[in-house]
Amino acid sequence: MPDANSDTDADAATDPGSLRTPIVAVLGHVDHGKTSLLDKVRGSAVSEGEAGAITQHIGATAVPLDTVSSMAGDLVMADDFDLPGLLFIDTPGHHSFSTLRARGGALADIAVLVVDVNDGFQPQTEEALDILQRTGTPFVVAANKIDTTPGWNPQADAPVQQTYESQTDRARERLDENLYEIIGELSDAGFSADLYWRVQNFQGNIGVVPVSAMTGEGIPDLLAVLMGLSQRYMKTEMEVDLQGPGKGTVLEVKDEKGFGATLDVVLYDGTIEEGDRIVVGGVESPIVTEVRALLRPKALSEIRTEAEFERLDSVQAASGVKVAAPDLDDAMAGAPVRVVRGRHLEDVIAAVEEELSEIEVDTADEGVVVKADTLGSLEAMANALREAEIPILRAEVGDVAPRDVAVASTANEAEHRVILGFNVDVLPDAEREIDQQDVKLFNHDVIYQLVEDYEQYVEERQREQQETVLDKIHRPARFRILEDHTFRQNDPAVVGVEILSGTIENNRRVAKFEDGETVRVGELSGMQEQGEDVDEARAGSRVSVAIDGPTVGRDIEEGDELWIDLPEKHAKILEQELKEEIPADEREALNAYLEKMRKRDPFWGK
Ligand SMILES: Nc1nc2c(ncn2[C@@H]2O[C@H](COP(=O)(O)OP(=O)(O)OP(=O)(O)O)[C@@H](O)[C@H]2O)c(=O)[nH]1
Ligand SMILES: [Mg+2]
Repeated sequence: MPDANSDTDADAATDPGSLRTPIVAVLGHVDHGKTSLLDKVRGSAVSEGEAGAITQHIGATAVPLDTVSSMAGDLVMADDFDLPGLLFIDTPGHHSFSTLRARGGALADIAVLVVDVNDGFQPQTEEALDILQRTGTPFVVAANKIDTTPGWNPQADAPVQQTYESQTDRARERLDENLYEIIGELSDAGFSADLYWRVQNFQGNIGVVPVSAMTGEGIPDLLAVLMGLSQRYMKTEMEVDLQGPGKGTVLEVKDEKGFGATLDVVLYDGTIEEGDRIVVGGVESPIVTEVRALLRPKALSEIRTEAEFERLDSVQAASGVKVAAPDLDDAMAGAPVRVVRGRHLEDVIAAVEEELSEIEVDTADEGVVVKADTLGSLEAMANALREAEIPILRAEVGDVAPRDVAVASTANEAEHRVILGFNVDVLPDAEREIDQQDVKLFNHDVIYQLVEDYEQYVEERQREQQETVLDKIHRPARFRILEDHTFRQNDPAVVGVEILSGTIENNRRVAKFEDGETVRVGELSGMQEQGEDVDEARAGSRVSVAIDGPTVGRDIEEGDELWIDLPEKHAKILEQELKEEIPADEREALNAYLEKMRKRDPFWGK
């Protein structure tokens, strides 16, 4: 091990050999215990006298192999491993941080999904599973808070088997119930899972490790499983040139007093040194700049000193580090960072551009415009929209600008004249354009809310459209002339009718069927229900109607069955698009009418 107090990278990531530290993302629902789990790992390391070896990185915690081994006891023998340790990235569980979770998941070699044994699966547990499935990241489930099992007899820092044996049957049963619930939920989500000691093949099966971040029970097992998984399945991926030019991902862009805009970077390959020329993905184009300082938070014991950070000359993968450099204002979270050292600048810029283009989103010829604050959130948005089958015309990082409004306004369909903004501002010019161009803007800092708002908007629009279509369309009706109800024979004929099914409306043409042929009778020119003029009448009512055209006794008779004469196009729309919207009796009238028409022409209204 290197000297922990040396000026250079003072953590586990250096050697042995040239294998880098696997990056472990810790994901899970809010309050399920992700941070506590890492605190426990850090805390135990302190009590094991390994404080100097644990480094608090930017957004990450490095645990060297020796420390893993001493915490895991018999479960991890340092000699069996040649990976240098584990680098944990904590992520927040709050629903609005889907970006950080997506980025952590994408960056990680392997992940821990933390699930509260009492709470089971929750929305962000599912979301994390989606991310892991999509990125193909292997993971284990830490079933946390086993110490809250009623009647639990805690065995501080003990391996699972040992603490399990110290419990009463009743406590063990209760825990088992909760664990099987979680295994069931994993299986519902499409993952075959079991308690980790029963898992033979970790490639096809998810291991569940019961733990307590409070008492440290099961932590040895969790570390052992993570080490074992990494060693077994990740070793070749960990063989990188640690001396080579560094490669990393921007986790966040943050303003830091005295430094201006800085990058919180997770370095997954090579080294980065003070003075290195680097290329970073920017909003408009790649940024070329020079590292002014590499910073890392001071150890907890030193935090009271004036400077919050300590400076490093050089950092080796895998590490979390803050990079201070000029011109970083336009850098994007989620973007790649590459050290140029010894390569042609153009090649490195091209590599960064290519990596950025891979993140770019599949777009369609018709669709909505998407703007997001970071690449990671753009990706997450694109995935959410793909799942909801909402097409995207253009997707970009940045605030909503007039250009976006112009693009959105060209959409053919109104439901695509829409901008979906995730965590972005709207430039004042754009605001004005939105009003003028009849473009709709949705802006939210929760992805699923944004998708939901949009879906609701589309639904409402469709309903309104159907209503206006329904307004214009002629409705079907079957009605009958009542006996002894001829009030006038012609010009117009006025008769009493009973509506058998459907809706009759004024000014509609009337037809009847004779020997299977439709015969035009005339046109409704007035209706009265109980002495009052009405425009329409529904099934079941009796009304008197004036019909222009026929003469009672010659063209129509009392007792005749009459129909509203439906235009073919209307019949087609009614049958194909509005069948669910119209009342059952109207549907009945429509079906009967179609049946009669199709006796003569089977393709009528199709
Ligand atoms: N009894 C018990 N309490 C726990 C355990 N792990 C975490 N807690 C408690 O659960 C609460 C939430 O823990 P955190 O570690 O902050 O949870 P988190 O997953 O990091 O939460 P977010 O970062 O907000 O998503 C705290 O009050 C912890 O003390 C455990 O194993 N046992
Ligand atoms: Mg936390």
